Amino acid sequence: MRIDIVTIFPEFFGVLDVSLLGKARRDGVLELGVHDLRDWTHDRHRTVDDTPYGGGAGMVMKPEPWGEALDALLGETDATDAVVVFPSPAGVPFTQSLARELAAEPRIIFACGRYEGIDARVADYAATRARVLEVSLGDYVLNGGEVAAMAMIEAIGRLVPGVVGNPESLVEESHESGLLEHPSYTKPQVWRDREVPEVLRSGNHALVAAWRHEQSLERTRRVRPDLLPPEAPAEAPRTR
Ligand code: 6GU
Repeated sequence: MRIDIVTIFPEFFGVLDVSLLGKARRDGVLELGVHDLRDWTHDRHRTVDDTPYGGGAGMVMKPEPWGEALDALLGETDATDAVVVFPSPAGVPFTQSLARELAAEPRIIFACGRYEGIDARVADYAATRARVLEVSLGDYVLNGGEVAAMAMIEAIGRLVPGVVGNPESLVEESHESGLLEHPSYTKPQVWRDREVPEVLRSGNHALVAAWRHEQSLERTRRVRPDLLPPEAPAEAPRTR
């Protein structure tokens, strides 16, 4: 998979050199290109923003550098072979299932906006050259798309075959089953008066699995009831 990032802060993405994704990059499993949007400006001040039509606070990113950046990165790419992601608090929610879909793409371009966003014609134009997704991390506001893109790249990247050493470890995680993950323990058996649950030391795999499932359910009910399917009615609806 190849991922390109367009940003006015390429230095944000230095962290992609470390940890699992850094290794995947060095191993050639993941190709990552970070590009400075200002490289596609032509004025002395390398201007990327301007005042909004219609008035209001803040600045809007100008369309011209974005158009040139997308043309340069997409080149002769077939429109069906690339996805352009615009991180935005106004986008569709980023979920594990969207991460899984994106992990199967050959090419993703992250267009990181700052200020009050990017001139709306850019996403419209991008949609003539690629699939376009505006994606949000959640219901809060960040200063720009960079940190959001990084989170998405980590979530997507680790699902690309060969990035995570043991694919088994991807299966039993929060959100993969639709439930939150059960608690985990390691040695020592007693730490600061707290004992590891007995069942985990029983050696009975079926009991362990049942306990973990119950813990997942309990935790999900307590902190994320919205993840559970709607409760079955206590009684079958009466018919007349
Ligand atoms: Cl994707 N971008 C920005 N700027 N803010 C956000 C976000 C994205 N997701 C949540 N807040």
